[in-house]
This record gives sequence, structure tokens and C-alpha cells, in this order.
Amino acid sequence: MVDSGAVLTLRNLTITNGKIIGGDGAGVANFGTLIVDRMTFANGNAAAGGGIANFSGGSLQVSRSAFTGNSATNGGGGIANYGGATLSVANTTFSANSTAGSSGGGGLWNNGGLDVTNSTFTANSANNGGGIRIAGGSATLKNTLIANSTSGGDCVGTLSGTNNNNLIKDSGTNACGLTNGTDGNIIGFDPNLGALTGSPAYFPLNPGSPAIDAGDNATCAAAPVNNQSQNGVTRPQDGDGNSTAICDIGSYEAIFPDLTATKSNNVSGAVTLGNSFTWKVKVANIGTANATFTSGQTILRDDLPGGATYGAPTVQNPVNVSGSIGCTIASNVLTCTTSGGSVTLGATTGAFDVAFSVTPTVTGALTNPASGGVCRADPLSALAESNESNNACADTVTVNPYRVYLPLIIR
Ligand SMILES: [Ca+2]
Ligand SMILES: [Ca+2]
Ligand SMILES: [Ca+2]
Repeated sequence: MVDSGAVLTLRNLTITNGKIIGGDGAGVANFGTLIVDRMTFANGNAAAGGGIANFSGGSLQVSRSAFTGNSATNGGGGIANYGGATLSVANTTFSANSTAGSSGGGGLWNNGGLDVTNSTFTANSANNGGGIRIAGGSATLKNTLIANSTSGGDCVGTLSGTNNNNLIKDSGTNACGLTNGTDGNIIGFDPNLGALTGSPAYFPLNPGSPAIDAGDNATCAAAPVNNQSQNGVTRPQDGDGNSTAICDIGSYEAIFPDLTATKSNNVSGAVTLGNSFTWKVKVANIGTANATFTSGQTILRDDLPGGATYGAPTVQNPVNVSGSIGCTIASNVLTCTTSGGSVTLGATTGAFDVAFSVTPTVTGALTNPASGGVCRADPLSALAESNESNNACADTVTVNPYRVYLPLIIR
């Protein structure tokens, strides 16, 4: 318990399995000033506030934390914020908290002053406001994700002031009245979350999630978010591969690799039969996360056309690459794989070239990749990328006939 007038900071701890029969705040009962950072509150049980109860006069600041599996008999499975108390929640996850009580608020119950920014509520349950129940007081939501409540609706109650750039899977009165498309709010859409991971636990955003690059950068830059995220990635990041960095909705900031492949020749696209040229494929990672291939995975495949013979490929110009890349050409298929361990192309700058000589045996267009084949980085989609549509490469070289010029004899 934090007494009125007292100040307590809790950081990097787990408070679990607390139980109060007939009382509030199984993790902490706060009457003073409580600062919670990188904390886990799990599996607590109380009348109200299975994680924390914030009583009148209390001031509670929560950041980069997780509330999971807490429950309350009356209301506020994760946190109960009473009238006359103030609560700020940022970069925090509420998952699988519940209340069976009539007050509702499986994740959070509010009757005081509440500001929620860049937080994620999912799989919470109640009979009224599975994610958040605003019973009274004032409440604002910004850059916040609420979804997948198993009962009671995602958000129930009346918000105050400006509530922008939230993603709520439910709609109407179960989305606290927010409207899709207004103030950057995304209402009625699945956030496409990954599996719970990390400590304190958070939900990653899968590639293509509508929460990616859909937040408000000014909100992220300001306190209490301060361009931080729960997963330790500095906001904002370009998560959708369009070269514009915007912070994400929820506690998580997504980063992904983004492989590209480009092919070039050294003869300006034309060669005379009887001569050779070089094809070069550049594989690069222009994404915000490292691209790591584990042992045995294929980094590049190029189905080469017939009508030529090919020299042995060589790996050239590695930049920000760790591990060993092995390339071979067999039966007119160029394959580059990891060679004895994993290979990482570092974020933003990781790249290498593969070069091989080509000796045409017939005239006409030498079109790479071959008809029905591919030239593609990560051809088996081993990695989840921000952009999967820029992995292909192609190039065509015209093979001209060898011309015989007879001398002109003038008599
Ligand atoms: Ca972007
Ligand atoms: Ca982003
Ligand atoms: Ca890509």
C-alpha cells in the first residue's frame, strides 16, 4: 500500500498471484503517488483492481508494463481508478484480465481522471467494458489499441476531449462511441496481432496490420510516450516500407526487414554471339530490422534461361552482412543459401552481389528469369517483410549474330 503523501517508484519487477478477499488492489493499493515502469502485474485477484487500485487522491503513472490474467470480483480486473484519482497509462499491455462484477472493466475501470496513450488491450473480459469501462470521471484515449475482448465489448463509456488515432475492433457503443475515419481512429478492424511475447509481455503487430504507421507522431513524441515503445524500439519507425516513419497504434512499434533484388548486365543490354558478359544480382535489405536466414534457408533463386552457358557464381561486395553465403548454378538455376550457419543482412544497409559470366549459344533475347521461372530474394518467404512485392528481379540481354564483313574490291 502507498499512503497518501508517499511516493513510490516500482521498476523491473513482477508482482504475481496477489489476493485480497473483500479488499482492493491485489498488487498495490495506491493513495499517494505511484510510478510503475517496466512492471508485470499477473494473476492478482481482489474485489476491485486485481493488479492495482488507485484510490481518491492517488496519482498513478504506468509505462512499459504488462497486466495479465488479473481478476476482480466487482470491477477493474487489471486496474481500478476511483473518482478523485488520476491515472496515466502509456506503452502498456493489458491481456486476459477479467471481472465478473457489475462494475465491469476487465482491463481497466475508470471513475477518475484517465489518460491512455499507445497501449494495447486484448482478450480481456467483463459483463460491461471487457477492455475498458469508463463509469465516470474523464478519460482520453490516444494511439491506443483495444481488441478481441472475450465479453463485454472493447470499450464502454463516454470519452472526453480529443481521442485520436485509436484502433478498436468493436464498433458503436462498444468502441466508446468513436467513429471510423474520424480523428485518425480505425474502428471495426482486426489489428492482426502476433502472439504474446517479451517481458513485460506485449503483442507484436504482424506485417500488414492496420495499426502499423497509423498513430499520431506528435502524441508519440510527447510525454508520457517520449517516442519509446514497450518492445524497446524507438518511435517512429517506417513499418510499412513506404519510406515514411510514423508511430504505430498500441504499445508496440513494428520493425521488419525488407529485401530487394536487382539485376544488371555489363554490356548495356546487347552482346554479339561469340562473346560473354556478366550478370549481377544485388540483394539488399532496405528495411528497419535485420534480415536473418537460418541455416539451410534460401536467400536468392534465379531461374536462368536456356541458350547460354554459365560460369560459377561469386559473392561480391558484402556490406553489413554476417555469416557465409554460398551460391551455385545447377541445371540453369542459381541458388544462394546460408553456408554453415545463419546469415544476417543488417537493417537498412545490408547487401551483397552475386556475379556470374554468361556465354550465349544462340541469337535472340536472353530473358532472365526464364519463362515460368523466378528471380527472387527470399523465394520461399522465410522472412516476414514490410514489403513482399519488391523481391523480384529481371533483365534481358539481346544476343546479336556475328557479322562477317567482306572487303570491297574495286577494280
Ligand atoms: Ca511508413
Ligand atoms: Ca511505425
Ligand atoms: Ca521485400
